[in-house]
Amino acid sequence: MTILVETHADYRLITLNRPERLNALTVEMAEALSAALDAAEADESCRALLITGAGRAFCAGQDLTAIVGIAPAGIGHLLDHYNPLIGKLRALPMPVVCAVNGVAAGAGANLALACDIVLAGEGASFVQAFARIGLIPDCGGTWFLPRLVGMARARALAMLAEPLPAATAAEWGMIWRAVPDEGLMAEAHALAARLASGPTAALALTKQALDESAVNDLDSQLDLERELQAEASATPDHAEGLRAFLDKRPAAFTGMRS
Ligand code: T3D
Repeated sequence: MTILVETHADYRLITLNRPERLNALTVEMAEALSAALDAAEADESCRALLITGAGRAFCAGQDLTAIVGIAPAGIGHLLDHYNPLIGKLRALPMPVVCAVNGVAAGAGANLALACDIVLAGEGASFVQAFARIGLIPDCGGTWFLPRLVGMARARALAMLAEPLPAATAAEWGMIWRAVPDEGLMAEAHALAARLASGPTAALALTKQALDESAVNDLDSQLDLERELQAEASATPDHAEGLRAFLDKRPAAFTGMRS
């Protein structure tokens, strides 16, 4: 199986599972991932997702053995499978944590950057490997990179295709944190569990607001915040959060939309 899905109390762990190819992406794997995202969304008890890779790498990007000799039009066709996956990940109405357990290259790096909170082991690195094979960063790379690290660093990362160590990625604000390799999965599980006990609807609306801020001017964003806040304030979790504050106890969020 190209991916493994493990169900935990309130969240799911998805493991990219082609370790012999450093979890390089294939269309089959993208379709499996996409189906796993749909299944997570359809399951009301699933309130967060954790994504990682099997073996020593997170994901080496497109499986290059699968594209040798295919016509340029064929390469565009691959993105017909990958682009919807990136869009789905961004729009998923729950937090997505990525545990980058080793190298994340090409589309693999950008798959990680599409997640909401990225943790990486200190031995991991991020490589926009595309220029090495005469391609441009895809799977959202040209959108994520300048927003996360600024244009100067984005240009150098994309054009030089040099590996960026996890610690530098964290220092630059490209990811949330770099942690010791041996503690990565424990910390990632704890984070996923914590997010899964949060106000899921409000977190989903937060994702939406942050992504739309990339194209909105301030007035439009203020309008959007008013609209989304109205939705958040109508959720049972908002009422529970207020009650818990007044009662001086931790909130017991259910994640219910209404
Ligand atoms: O085409 C399109 O438009 C579709 C979308 C494309 C988006 C992309 O992702 S393009 C970028 C594709 N990815 C790459 O260019 C990265 C290629 N891999 C590497 O540069 C290196 O493998 C790594 C830096 C990721 C890791 O290096 P290292 O030294 O730790 O491992 P390795 O020895 O190079 O790789 C181990 C094995 O995995 C090896 O196989 P072998 O010799 O043991 O049988 C290697 O060939 C295989 N492997 C690594 N990456 C890929 C791969 N096999 C297929 N596709 C890969 N991407």
